[in-house]
Amino acid sequence: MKITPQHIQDINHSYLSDHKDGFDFLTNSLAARGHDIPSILKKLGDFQVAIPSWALGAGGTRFGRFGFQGEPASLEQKIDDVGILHALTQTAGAISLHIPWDVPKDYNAIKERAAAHRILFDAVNSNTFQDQKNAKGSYKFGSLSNTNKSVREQAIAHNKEVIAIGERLGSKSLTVWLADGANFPGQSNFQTALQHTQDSLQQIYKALPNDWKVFIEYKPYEPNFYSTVIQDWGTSYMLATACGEKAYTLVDLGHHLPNSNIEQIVSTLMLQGKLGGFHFNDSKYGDDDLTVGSVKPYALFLIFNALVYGMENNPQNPYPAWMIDASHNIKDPLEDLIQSLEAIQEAYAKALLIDQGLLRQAQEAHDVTLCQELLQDAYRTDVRPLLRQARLDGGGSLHPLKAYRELNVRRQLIQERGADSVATGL
Ligand SMILES: [Mn+2]
Repeated sequence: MKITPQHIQDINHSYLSDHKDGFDFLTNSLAARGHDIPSILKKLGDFQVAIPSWALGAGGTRFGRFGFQGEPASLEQKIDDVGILHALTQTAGAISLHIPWDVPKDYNAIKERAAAHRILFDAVNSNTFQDQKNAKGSYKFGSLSNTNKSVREQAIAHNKEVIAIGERLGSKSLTVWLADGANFPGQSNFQTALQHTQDSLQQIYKALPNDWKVFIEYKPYEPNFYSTVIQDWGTSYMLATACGEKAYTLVDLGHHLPNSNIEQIVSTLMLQGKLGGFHFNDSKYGDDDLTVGSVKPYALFLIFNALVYGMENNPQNPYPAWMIDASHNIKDPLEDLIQSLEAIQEAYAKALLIDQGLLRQAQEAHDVTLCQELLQDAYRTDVRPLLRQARLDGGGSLHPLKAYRELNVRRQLIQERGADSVATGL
């Protein structure tokens, strides 16, 4: 199914007058305080978040998986689903593929399909956390860090193959996330594992085209529960630095121990010019991969404050690659992703409202109360009319979730794909 501009216009029609009242009220008050509304709308319109191919179907836990009907069963259908999200939200202009789950059969057909939805190919993701069919070596005891050289070589070769596939699609980056680590004390020599990982990453780096980047993701635990080889941002930063200027750290919000100050990590990496990629999700305890903004929206806003500051003040840092890395266990994945995209845009818009000049003055005057007021004044502003206007300007929906339901998207997908269609994913 494809959502047409006419579908969207028809549904927007009934909400237009309400929207106009809300938008005028908000923007009059913001403009009176010196905010540049067209510039904010442009930034919101330009902010595009990649959707990972594995988030379009039901996720699951190690206890089980409850499927959704009408899941995308092929790469073509995954691209169509991102097309639906992008048509409604105008925020999901890219897809992030996972190899080997998404190896195209017909590259031209896949590229044409993505172009028809105005979808770009974002970072390609390698997979050395599962054994592949007919593979000689096993990743049970690690991939790039494995003590067995032939397993490391197999994992390096896989990453090179992922780069080659990405090149044919027009991707410009590779994301490496390793499950490598140890489940028990004494199982692994930390120094040897790290050294092997660095050597392996350097070999992958050599295969990286000049206009590509490699993002090194970190995670403190899971699936290994005693240690992870790339456990934190410092380890990732060190490995990226050892590889070279095209290597960057990737921050995934769920890949931190509870109460980590992620906004400070973001600030440090951007100051060093090493924040390359960013994965959005939310969590209560660990890598819960819940809907963005569903549990800790204020923390997300504070992270966006650091991101906005970095984007405006750190020319040494490239524009980060944004992606949602979530898992949908009980909600319709497309509805969940619409909610995540809204939460991301909302936090971004609020961060754009922080008066950075006044904040700097208050910081220098040690006026702690005013510092907090300036942040919370922005946070407490209902920015949703700005988001709606940005979507409207791009041809999107004023209310993506309502439109998704009014258009009976899931029912149509079930009719097209069948009730028992299953997506590959996490
Ligand atoms: Mn991630």
